[in-house]
Amino acid sequence: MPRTLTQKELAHYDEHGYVVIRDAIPADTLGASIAETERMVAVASTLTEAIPMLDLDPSHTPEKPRVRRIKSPHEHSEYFKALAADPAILDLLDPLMPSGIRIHNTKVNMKSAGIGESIEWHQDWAFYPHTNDSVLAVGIYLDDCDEENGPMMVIPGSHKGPTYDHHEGPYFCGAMDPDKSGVDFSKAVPLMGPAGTVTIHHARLIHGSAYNQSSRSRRFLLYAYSAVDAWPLHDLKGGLEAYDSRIVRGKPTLVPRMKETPVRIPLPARPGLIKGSIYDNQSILGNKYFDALEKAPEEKREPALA
Ligand SMILES: O=C(O)CCC(=O)C(=O)O
Repeated sequence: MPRTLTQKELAHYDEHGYVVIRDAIPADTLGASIAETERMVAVASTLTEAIPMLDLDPSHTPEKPRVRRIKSPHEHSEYFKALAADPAILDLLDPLMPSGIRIHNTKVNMKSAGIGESIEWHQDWAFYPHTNDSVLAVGIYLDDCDEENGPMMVIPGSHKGPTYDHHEGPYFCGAMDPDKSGVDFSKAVPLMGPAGTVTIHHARLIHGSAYNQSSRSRRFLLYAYSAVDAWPLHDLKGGLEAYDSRIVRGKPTLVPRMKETPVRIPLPARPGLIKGSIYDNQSILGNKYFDALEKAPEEKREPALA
């Protein structure tokens, strides 16, 4: 049965900016999500270049397919569109977004065995500031996730702090310089659990993840939502009709709720940027935190479909 967040979970989210839930996703939903993910990435073995649905690792070939991300799965799959509106997810969010819930973006980050790329420290809020910060992301691990296969790590409490610079030179790069930020990354907490574990993190929370150094994949479905009355400051993504078509609970409003929050505008974009690829965006960051960890040697890498 779908459930909402308990008082304890709400208090944890409020204080730390995230919560981890183990009992929200039924086993058949998990199984169907894995099957749909596998169906969608199977096309990669016919591709020599990326398509709007799939972000490919630079080492991808049709013989050794390496998908980094399924982009906007809710736009390419009726299954993932329906899941984005499933009460198993939305009932959890009700107390956090009483004005209504709108999809902001969706993705499946495929951190494949032995190659899955790191994601540098960042705040989602730096990518999409809104008129108020009732903006968050729900993650569902599609594989068991432990310290070895690149769990998402978070800096507890950072959702109450500043919005950091995510630029390299003149361009927005979607990543923080770990030294210039002054953040104590030794405080990072890995969010882990068996397949089906759900994470909810606040858009202002600092988070990132290391390379997958294991022989197991770490696939992570992410649905980012905004409150219906939180209006994006810089990109409506497709005009009012498309914007309102992404409401999954509640009614449209033309009256944004305003809250004073620290914001920065994620512009200008680097010329030639691959749209929807955080990996490409972050590639220009000069001082990478996770580069200190070594990638697995080529011969140990598995095809990224695994
Ligand atoms: O997949 C991860 O570990 C982090 C996901 C994330 O931060 C993102 O895709 O924006």
